Amino acid sequence: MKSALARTLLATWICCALPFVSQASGRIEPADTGDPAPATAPDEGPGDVGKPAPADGPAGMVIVTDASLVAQFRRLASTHERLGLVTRLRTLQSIRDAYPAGRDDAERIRLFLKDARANWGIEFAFMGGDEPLIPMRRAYVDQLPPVTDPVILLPTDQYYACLDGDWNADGDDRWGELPNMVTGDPGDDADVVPELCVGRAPVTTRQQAQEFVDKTVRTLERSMSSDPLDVLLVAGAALGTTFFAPQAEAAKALIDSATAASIARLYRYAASWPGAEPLTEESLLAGLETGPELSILFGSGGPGTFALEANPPLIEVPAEDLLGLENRDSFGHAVALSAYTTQPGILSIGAALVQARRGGSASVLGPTDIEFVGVSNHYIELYLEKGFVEHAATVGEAMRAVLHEPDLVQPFSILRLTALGNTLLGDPALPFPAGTAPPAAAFAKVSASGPGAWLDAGVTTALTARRPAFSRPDAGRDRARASARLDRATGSLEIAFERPRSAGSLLDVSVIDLSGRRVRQLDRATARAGTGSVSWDLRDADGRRVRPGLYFVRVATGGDQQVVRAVVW
Ligand SMILES: [Ca+2]
Ligand SMILES: [Ca+2]
Ligand SMILES: [Ca+2]
Repeated sequence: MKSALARTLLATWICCALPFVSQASGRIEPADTGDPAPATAPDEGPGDVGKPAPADGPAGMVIVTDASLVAQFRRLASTHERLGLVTRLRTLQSIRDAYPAGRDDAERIRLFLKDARANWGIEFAFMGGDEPLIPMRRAYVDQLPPVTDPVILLPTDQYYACLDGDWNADGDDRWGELPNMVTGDPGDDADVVPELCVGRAPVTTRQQAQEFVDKTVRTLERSMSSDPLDVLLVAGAALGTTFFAPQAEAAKALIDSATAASIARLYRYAASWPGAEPLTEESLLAGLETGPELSILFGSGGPGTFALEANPPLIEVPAEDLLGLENRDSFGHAVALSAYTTQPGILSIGAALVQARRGGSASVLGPTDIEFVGVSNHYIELYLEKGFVEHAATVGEAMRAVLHEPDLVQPFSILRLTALGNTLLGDPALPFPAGTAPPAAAFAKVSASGPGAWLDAGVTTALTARRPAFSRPDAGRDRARASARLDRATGSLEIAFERPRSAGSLLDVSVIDLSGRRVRQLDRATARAGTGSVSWDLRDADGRRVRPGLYFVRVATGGDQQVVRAVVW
């Protein structure tokens, strides 16, 4: 039996030999940010019992947790609620009661999520607990290249994100199988294109849950910074060369083109890369200790380790060493290519960063098992594009958008390892750390994708009226519509909107900043069908001109919303 690290190394090698050709990604519309109700009208909602029903009213997120952690996660739900995202909490215990026909607990949770999507309209699902409290599905991945074990039981939370189809259609004991021409196994009908944005808290005790919720709440409440985005890029070595540095350099180029960023680079064999500093355990910990808003770790790894040097003699950083980070003021997001970053049920690298009491990261995206470097690097490229170029508002939406890229959802096992294995540890509704778009880049990017953009002296406003990216069960009903234009005479943004026929629901037109905080409420009334308009003078609730940056003007009526993006400088 090969060691886990050896498996990673071998996979690394085969991807060198067979480089994955990345394709230019098509532009897609970002997804809705959820179905927030006005922040001033807290959701009463149903209790922790029964199945979701339309009469409960809409919700944007559900938290599924264990009865032992309810008090901690209820606090997180209240914070989201206060910031405008209606969030409901269910325990696995009540889901078991409501869905006795499920074949196991994971299927019961998925049945609940399907109902919550259909009847409440949720966009986000958050698993409030690691295994063994909240199970993760194992996908049966076979037909792998001979360098790996022939079959991998891949831990995947995408089972909870992809709600179509039957993940065990042939009724055996293997979930998410592809058809196998050799054995004649018909396979299952596993949907791998997500409807939901799913994250997971890597916690099992009340103490861990309390610390996790504290960190997440601080991150959600953090106000937007106008400073350059602090980024840490890490590139380990393999096969006796820098190996991962070109991928880190590509990430640097993308971030630099999209925002004002202060980027620290730690590379093995740094001398070959001007401006990069040598990567050692000490420099890695010191780099993380500065509290980067975004850390990207390229390198090999094993369960609970990150390898700085993956060829003998191995140099590995154990997850335990990350628990002691003390970058108290950091609420960053980390992305890792390294294998086993988010393996459930152990202290993985990702779990350690999220669990670190006085530092680390608020959220980590990475794989649960072995990785093929070329494919996973493509995943990271796409993920960064979704956030920096296409302005996905949250980490969960950026991740969901990646999995709508056709070249990642092909029915091949090495692609599925990456598409299904990448897992978000942390709250999926945390803002994507995209910094502030510089004027030139923002104008070019947004005007290329949106229906209109205007440039005026000192104020540029660009917008895209967002529509739901994915089909929903209620797609046929009327939806709110919004559009905007800049009034050149007054320098104000004029927002015109059409309210759906669901008369009687509350109308809320608000300006939201990147951190999810409401900057200004422009209109609030009991909505009746028809058209309306409101103007925004680019000032906050205290009458001050807003800082330069990206803002969202949200027109919400009941469970429906449209968002207009405005870049102000
Ligand atoms: Ca099966
Ligand atoms: Ca089968
Ligand atoms: Ca789907």
